Amino acid sequence: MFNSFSKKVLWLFLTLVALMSLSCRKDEVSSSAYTIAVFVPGVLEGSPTYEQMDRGVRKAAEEKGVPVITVEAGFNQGEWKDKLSALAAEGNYSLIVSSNPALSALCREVKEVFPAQQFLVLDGENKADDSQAVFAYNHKEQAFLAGVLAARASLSSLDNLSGEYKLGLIAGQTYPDMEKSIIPGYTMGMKSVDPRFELDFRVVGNWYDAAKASELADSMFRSGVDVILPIAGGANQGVVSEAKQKGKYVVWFDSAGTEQAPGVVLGSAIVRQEKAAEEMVLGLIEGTIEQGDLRMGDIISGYVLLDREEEGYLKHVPAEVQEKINFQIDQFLNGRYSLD
Ligand code: RBF
Repeated sequence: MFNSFSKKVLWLFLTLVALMSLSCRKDEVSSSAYTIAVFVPGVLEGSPTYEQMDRGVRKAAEEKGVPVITVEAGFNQGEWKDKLSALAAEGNYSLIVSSNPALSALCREVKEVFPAQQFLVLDGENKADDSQAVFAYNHKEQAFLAGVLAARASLSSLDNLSGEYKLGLIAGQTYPDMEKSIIPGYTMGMKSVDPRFELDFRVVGNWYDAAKASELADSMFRSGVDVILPIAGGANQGVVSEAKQKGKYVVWFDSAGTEQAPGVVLGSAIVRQEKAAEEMVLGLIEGTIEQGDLRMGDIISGYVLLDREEEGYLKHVPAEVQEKINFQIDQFLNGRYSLD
């Protein structure tokens, strides 16, 4: 009798253990079934928006226990579509995440061949598109902030200013967003400070050649440009070193950049891409964000801002410039100022 009772207890115990292990396995399967590939159209190092993307995706993935791989597609843009197709063809990744406005069109094309593949494009084209989830930034506002800071710095009490009302922008390449949003926003920003400001715009021709960017910066600083905004990935370093040598100035884009040369890199007009990446990936895993969803980041929503907490900015940008910038940003935040 005792024997048969303990047999029953043992049987119950074993059944419970078996059930528990089954349900554990089920859990493991459901979290490890979701996998993410980060597709970097270029290289991570030196590209602020790509570094932020990778960090944000990895944060979300860690939170959910989801594996991530990162693939660097390199600088040959002619190869990007084949490499993206190859990744989708593997069929191993629930979600492919990438970043830059050119990727929206590529993901659309690849989705036609692999309709089950999910895509998230950060810093993507600012339009709704069934083939992907998109987070797009208001780069016009972002560049406007950079233009205001560059112009105010160039009229300030900083050393070694030319008084020529010339500001620079060095881009890796030209692309629609550069022409339609960034150049107009930067120009509006500087002219809102004083209409005499003129833009000197140059193009490196790629996103890595720091020596070429340095040559361009040299010629611009010699012609009376006081401040340059580099948007050229790894090539940005050439602009910083040239500004350091000549006692001139740089305004940074996309991520906080003053730390690399305080007093030379004066401030940063940034996007909260790490936060956007984390939120979008969590939403896609949880099913609250779907293919076809478009989110916009701008000054009002807090995804586009001038980083006023950077030590290099607080310490080296003259107080009267900071005050005027604070006033202008308040106007934006109160809805009293808009670029449209
Ligand atoms: N930004 C980088 O920092 N590094 C790059 O390698 C890079 N490659 C780009 C390639 C293309 C085709 C386009 C359209 C943009 C690229 N950008 C790159 C720009 C970047 O994605 C973003 O638009 C700008 O940094 C402005 O936020």
